[in-house]
Amino acid sequence: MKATFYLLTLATLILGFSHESSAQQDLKLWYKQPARNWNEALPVGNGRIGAMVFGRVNEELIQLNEETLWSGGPVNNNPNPGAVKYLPQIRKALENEDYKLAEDLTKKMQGLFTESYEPLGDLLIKQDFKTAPSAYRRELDISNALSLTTFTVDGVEYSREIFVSAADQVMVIRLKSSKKGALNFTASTSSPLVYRNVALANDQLAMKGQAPAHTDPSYMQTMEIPVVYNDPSQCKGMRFELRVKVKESDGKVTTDTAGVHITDASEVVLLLSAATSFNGFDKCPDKEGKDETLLAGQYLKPALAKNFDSIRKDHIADFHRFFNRVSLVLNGNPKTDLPMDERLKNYTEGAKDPALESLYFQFGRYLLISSSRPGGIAANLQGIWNHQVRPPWSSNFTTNINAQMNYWMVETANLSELHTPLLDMIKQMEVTGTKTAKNFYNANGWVVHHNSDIWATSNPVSGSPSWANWPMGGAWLCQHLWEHYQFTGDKQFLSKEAYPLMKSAAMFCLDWLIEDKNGKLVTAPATTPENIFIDDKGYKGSVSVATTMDMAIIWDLFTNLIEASERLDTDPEFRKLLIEKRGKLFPMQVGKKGNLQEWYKDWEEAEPEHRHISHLFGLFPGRQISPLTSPVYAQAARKTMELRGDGGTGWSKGWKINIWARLLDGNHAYKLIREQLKLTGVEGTNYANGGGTYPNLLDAHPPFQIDGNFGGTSGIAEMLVQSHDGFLNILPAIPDNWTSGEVKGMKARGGFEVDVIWNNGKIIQLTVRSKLGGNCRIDVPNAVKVIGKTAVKAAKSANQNAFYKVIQQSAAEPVVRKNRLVYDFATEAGKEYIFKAGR
Ligand code: FUC
Repeated sequence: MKATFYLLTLATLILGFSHESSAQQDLKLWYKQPARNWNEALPVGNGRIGAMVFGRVNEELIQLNEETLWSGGPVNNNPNPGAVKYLPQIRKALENEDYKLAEDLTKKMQGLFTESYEPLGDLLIKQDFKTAPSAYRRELDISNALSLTTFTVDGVEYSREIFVSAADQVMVIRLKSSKKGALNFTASTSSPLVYRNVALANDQLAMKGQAPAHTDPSYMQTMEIPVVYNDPSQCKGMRFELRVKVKESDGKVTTDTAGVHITDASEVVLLLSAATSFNGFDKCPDKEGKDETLLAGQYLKPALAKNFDSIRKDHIADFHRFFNRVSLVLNGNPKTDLPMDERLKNYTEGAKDPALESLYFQFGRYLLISSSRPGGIAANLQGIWNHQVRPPWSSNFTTNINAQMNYWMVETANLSELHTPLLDMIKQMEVTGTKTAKNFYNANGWVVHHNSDIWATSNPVSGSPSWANWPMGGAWLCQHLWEHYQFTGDKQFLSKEAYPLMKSAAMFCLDWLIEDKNGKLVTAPATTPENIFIDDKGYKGSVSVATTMDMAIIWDLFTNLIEASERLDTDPEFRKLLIEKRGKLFPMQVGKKGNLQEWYKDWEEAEPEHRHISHLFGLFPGRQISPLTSPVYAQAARKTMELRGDGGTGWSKGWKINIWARLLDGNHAYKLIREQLKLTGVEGTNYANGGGTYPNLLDAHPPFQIDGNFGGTSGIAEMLVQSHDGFLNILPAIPDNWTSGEVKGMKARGGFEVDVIWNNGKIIQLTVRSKLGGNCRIDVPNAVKVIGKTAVKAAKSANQNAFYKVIQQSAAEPVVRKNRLVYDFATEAGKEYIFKAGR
């Protein structure tokens, strides 16, 4: 009797985690009216092709992108041949504390801007309804990656379902009417780039076009004409082709250059395929480009051979492969009948909506699955969704925070394979970055500054050194190589791919570091993105020595390499060198306000609430600082956060959620989630009082920038489970507002997967699945005991978990906190361990 009860309880608990749980399924953004602007349109994508669906009735607008469509061509790796001669002069000026001279000279070590991510064009579906629609609804179902618009006109029901299939590499649009012959429309294509339409057959239209040879960033104008198509000195711009093909129609179909015309139909399926001539970062996309016409045709073939239902089924199955790994329920995810814009408005005014918070978490995962697929290009500042020829900051890869933030959650939120586009980009950057290191600094290794693009630009761009001359982008990106290994345990990847790239980035750092008069290793010139100091004489500048972020990134890279060389049992000499150099790095300092200093001197900052919190790199995404292993610095970091305040741009707030979670302050992290989710419609750029969320749930810098979404998802992940300090910190930062919850499928370093059910901050049930085996330490808020017939025994002391041991090289024995308990247990690869509250 007792045993049966026990089994039943267990079964219920396990079933309670099921992905089919109804609360988890309510993952729709829906609206009662069409999008009035881009920030109300809904994003769909398959990693490569992206679309914003407006849901308009008479003129449905679907704005299109293809991830490889960028302006420009391969980079000029030596845009400023004289640059290197200024380095000794800058260092001399810095030795003399002449920061103005150092700043002026640093400007002479700059080069070209990156190119821009370009829009592909628009698809317009025009049907002239004479009467106004009723029963209008448009939605995005993020649990199935489907967009649906439905309405009724003159008693006829219309529906338009849209999705972009990764399985079949096409966009699919199914239009239906409840009455025979009621579908009468024209689907036409246009582009803000140079293009022409060609009718390929009576049921197929092609739009052929070309991207600019160069596009200036929106904030700069280096040429009189900012968008250049034909510059004889450059490789011509990338070609592209979009196809619209009628797959099924029960009406009449004709096609001319004005579009595909459908009459007298009741069900039509359109396929869209797109391709560009992009052939790699080092090939001219024109002369050495791929045959985009051939590709656009080929991409159509698999879907043409299948029926609509199986294309749709395969699309959903492919999407679920990633999406269904994680579920999150907060306070039971109470249902609401409100459309998303009204929910956001209520939330902004203070309403509680835990289901919105869990949906926001999942929306970040949805966006990454839709914008970053293996073999493709990394998600840029706007993922893959951009409608402007000169988008904000070129919609490029900004590597002084934004590009990395896009991928903070890729491992924790169980999407590890989607990390590959970023990891592949690092390999390309190593190629260009090696030349930049030589040409600009006569240094070994490779370097990337704060901006990059599909061409793997690595040089410093032109402008204020506070952003342009920061050479730590490559070293920071290397953290992603190490993290990918930490979560997957993939030693092959570590030895063949990650280690050589990390080592070469460290070679640059070793050359870049110089000794100060006290024998400490410093960087010079050094900036801290993108803040300005006020020195003792009142001078406002950005160029100095050994900024905290520089030193923290180098510490991180050296530490990761030291541990990597141990794991691989390789390179002992180099490891020794790194250990020695790491010991001499200029240390972090606590300033007079009790804060963590941003500069090597305790200077005032020109903007005390600056959006960047670069000097907190060591706390997050780094691990040099932790309240559990370095409480003094953690306290200083906390003070810094208090001084910086809770404002900032979208991504800044996203970063702050993560930081407060790492400071184990769930309530403050939650406050920032509420900040992040404030409804905004603000257009244009606003640095100071920015942040917020558009009606379509995309993040507002403003303008739209996707890193805030990804940063928000990462922050919520860090509130649920952390594993930076050599053990699994379960429920480290749960706010009072999340009284109960269930999360399933979170990933932790060491190859562990974690499910937790909690109530009032205490674990009811915890499941740890071990992918790699080895011992595991859990830090939990209440006593738990293992259930089930597993060979687990709780132990008091830390034992030889391979994972645990490695982390311990750099971390002190974790502080055992009041009201927390620590357990160690041995795990076997492939086994799962279930704990319940109790002793
Ligand atoms: C950095 C930030 C800006 C913006 C841009 C893309 O320069 O300081 O706020 O996010 O990147």
